[in-house]
Amino acid sequence: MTTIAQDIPATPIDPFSNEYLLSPYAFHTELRELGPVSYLTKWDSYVVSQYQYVKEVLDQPSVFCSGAGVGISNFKKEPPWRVPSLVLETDPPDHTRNRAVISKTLSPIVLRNLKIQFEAEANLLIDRLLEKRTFDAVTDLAEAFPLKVFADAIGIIPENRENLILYGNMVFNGMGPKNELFLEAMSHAAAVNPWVMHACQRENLSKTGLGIQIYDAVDSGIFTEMEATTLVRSFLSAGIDTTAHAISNAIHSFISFPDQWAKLKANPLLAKSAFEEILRFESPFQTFFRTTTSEANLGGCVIPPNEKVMVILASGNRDPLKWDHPDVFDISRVTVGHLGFGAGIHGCVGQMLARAEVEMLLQVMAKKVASFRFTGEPKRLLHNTLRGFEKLPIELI
Ligand code: OVM
Repeated sequence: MTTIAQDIPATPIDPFSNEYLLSPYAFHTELRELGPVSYLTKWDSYVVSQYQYVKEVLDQPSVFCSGAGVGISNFKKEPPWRVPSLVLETDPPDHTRNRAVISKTLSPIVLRNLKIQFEAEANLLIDRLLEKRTFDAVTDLAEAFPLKVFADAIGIIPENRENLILYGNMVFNGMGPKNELFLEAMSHAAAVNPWVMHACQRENLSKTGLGIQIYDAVDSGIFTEMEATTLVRSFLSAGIDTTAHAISNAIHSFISFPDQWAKLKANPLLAKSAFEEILRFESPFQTFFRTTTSEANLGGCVIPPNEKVMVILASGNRDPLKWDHPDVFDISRVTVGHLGFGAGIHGCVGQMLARAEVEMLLQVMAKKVASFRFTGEPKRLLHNTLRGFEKLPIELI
């Protein structure tokens, strides 16, 4: 079948303006209504926002590659700010081999044991917070939980773990253009980058965590020591801020939709499906980019080779062609096929770990917390890639 080439509409929408970042969903609707592909005049990038075409992009990694970076910058035109990730910013066949090494550390039995630890830590944390009663849910809950349980699972040194938040901020703000948010995040680089690389080295990882297992691939001749360090870095880049913002978004959504909190309290086992709905409804990782390796056709729109394509997962997650009442937060909805973890060969490799963390945390909260309320205005985070909060002052009741 030949598809007739369609004109690609240009749009002045700026997905890195403060207005957009604070309130993206109306812009997503506008972008979806422009068709399968539109062109961001301000940034010289194409953009895909409908569910079907987001999926089509992610399912064709040889046409829409990751090796030229998954931020707005094209690594073929400007050098990246850090050594590229051996999974995120890599294409097959290297990607396949490297991802398998990470995957191997996350076996079902390992996850089952971790889940037991996550539940115990969730109980300790929620007991402490119930005593404290009023606190900032961003730092004291959403960040504190993965900084403890995820970093413990990887086997990271306990000192100065807050650096992981600053590092994640660099990684994800670093996917945007070189705006204020990018520069502010990068201003911590000199202090944070050496700490991260130090924490990822073989001799500084705990003997029982997941991180050190990556070094088995050095011993069996698959990687150099440096490559293993870079792969361990992927755990730390991807695994903290993403989960932290998901937890913040969960708290905010449950306070904003008390009927859904009541539903969860009535059946704490809904924690599992609640997490999926949070990822659909307020995707922490809103967006990333691909780069065309050849001419690419999406629904008749032809994108030239070597162009950046912005892929808005969060928009696919609210596309009315895919979801009934997409703007309604409903923790018992069927969320199969949501794009909160991406899709295709680069779909989140740590998703089962993230699920284990947040499921346990929400379950414990549903059992122990009667209700909660805001004690001040929640403050949205301005961020090039992630959606979450800067401050969420709350009281547990
Ligand atoms: C990595 C990496 C960094 C950020 C995100 C991510 C969502 C991976 O360094 O591999 O996945």
